Amino acid sequence: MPASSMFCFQCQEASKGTGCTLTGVCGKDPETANLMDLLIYVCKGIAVLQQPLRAQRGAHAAVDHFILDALFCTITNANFDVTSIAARVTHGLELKRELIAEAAAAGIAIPTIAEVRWAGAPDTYASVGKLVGVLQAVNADIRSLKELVIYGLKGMAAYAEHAFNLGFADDGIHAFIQHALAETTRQDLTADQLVALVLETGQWGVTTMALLDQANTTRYGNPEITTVNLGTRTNPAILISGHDLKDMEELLEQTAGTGVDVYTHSEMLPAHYYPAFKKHSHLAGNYGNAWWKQREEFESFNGPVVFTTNCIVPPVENAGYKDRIYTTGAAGFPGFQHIPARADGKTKDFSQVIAHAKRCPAPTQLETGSIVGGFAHAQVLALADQVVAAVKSQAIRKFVVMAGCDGRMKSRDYYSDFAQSLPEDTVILTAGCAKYRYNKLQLGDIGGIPRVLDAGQCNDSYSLALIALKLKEVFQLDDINELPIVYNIAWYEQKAVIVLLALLHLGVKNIHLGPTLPAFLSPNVAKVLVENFGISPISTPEDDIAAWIG
Ligand code: SF4
Ligand code: SF3
Repeated sequence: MPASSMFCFQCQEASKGTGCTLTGVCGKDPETANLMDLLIYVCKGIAVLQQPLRAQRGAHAAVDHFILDALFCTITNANFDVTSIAARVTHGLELKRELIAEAAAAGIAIPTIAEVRWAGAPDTYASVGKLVGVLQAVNADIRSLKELVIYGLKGMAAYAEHAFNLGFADDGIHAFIQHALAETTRQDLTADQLVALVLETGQWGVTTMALLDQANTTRYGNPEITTVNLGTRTNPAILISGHDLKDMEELLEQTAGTGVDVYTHSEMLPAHYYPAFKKHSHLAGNYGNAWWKQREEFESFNGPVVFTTNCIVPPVENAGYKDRIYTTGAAGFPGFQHIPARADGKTKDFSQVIAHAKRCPAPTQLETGSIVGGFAHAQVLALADQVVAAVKSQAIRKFVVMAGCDGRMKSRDYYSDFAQSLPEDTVILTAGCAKYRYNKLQLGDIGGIPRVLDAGQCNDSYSLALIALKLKEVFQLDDINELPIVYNIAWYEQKAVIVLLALLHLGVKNIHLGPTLPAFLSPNVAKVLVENFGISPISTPEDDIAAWIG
């Protein structure tokens, strides 16, 4: 491959803080990166065609679902399987042909832009993919704003897909995603118009997270305070990672009574907090940490692992666990076995994984003890009197929202040090895999309220926003920013982008974002975020605590 084989700057690990150009720091190879760019390009063409068609005949279920899946599979660490990405491009081109025919039959003029017209053969995918990525937009600010929208849409699509899998959909979300994708093809949009589109993306981010919250709590009950075991039992077991609770439900049901236990990994930990899952006695505990320690943890787990979404770390060549990894949904990796989608209203079939588990020894214990979580909105609001009294008596001086992602870079030690150094009259509100930086520290409690309140997965940041809005109401404040809450958000991938945009839409200001600001923010766009929303980077735990907490 020549000097610059690809260009991607969508995550916090973008090479040199500017972008991956030879291969992804995440392990994504240039061919996969370029095909993902091509897939987004095809989605844009479909979205443009959909605009007049939607206005005329309403939604098109196959298009809605194709776009969700396509955006989702391009998020960081979800899918490294170039064959499955190429198959999605081919499927997208078929859909596009159908829409062109439909538009022609309806007397709609077919737009002449290349996103609509391109219909290359598979042997051209790699070369075309290289030409249609983010560097197509020459102006750095326009590029930055368009990508901010696209990355927000990717996170939104992931959450909408989880809700969809549980039978919850909102046509407004699909319509907005397609509208926003179509807007990014326009050459005439000004920076101000794109800023407005970024903010609207945050608005739909709130709607999407609310929908997923409704889906999760309707299906599985409201999360409640739960003690999760960190040790292991003696049965063979399956480890399930990622965010999809429908997969969790079906795996638990199919493993019941088989003698195979189920452990959660990384972002699946919050499954323990739901009443519908807690009732399964073979849901044995949580194994390991955030995503990036998986190479060691999967080796010692001994049994099969199911990835329902990101974050996959490519295994080293001689990894002993490679043949024990299964992916499903938007996740994929060459050589891993893939569990097919649900067909005709049937459940997914995990029998192959269960049979695999039975051939494996029980997990090797990595740690003992337990952690406590389940502080999503309903549970915290049930404790509202206690929390409000603690704030009024100044037993709690500040809440610190430390939601978001974890990552493997040394700079993330900041978050452990920050949590450890916080004054004892502060409470951490968390969601997402960022929590693994401090959820096993013994930070104690304040009058029975634990100092780390875990609401759940990254999408459950929505819960944290609801809690803040409730506190605003109780304390009769005009502005959410008058609350004694500090926001110290850790980001890594595109779900954190939609969480951030959602918080901005809810009026939250002065968010501290780390460990580094996104590479895709041009200096001017970063300036807009600083001036209008007070977004700022982090420095050292000592200086930040002194400045923010006092
Ligand atoms: Fe680089 Fe992140 Fe893109 Fe991977 S997802 S190629 S690490 S910027
Ligand atoms: Fe973590 Fe990948 Fe973002 Fe859902 S599992 S938060 S990084």
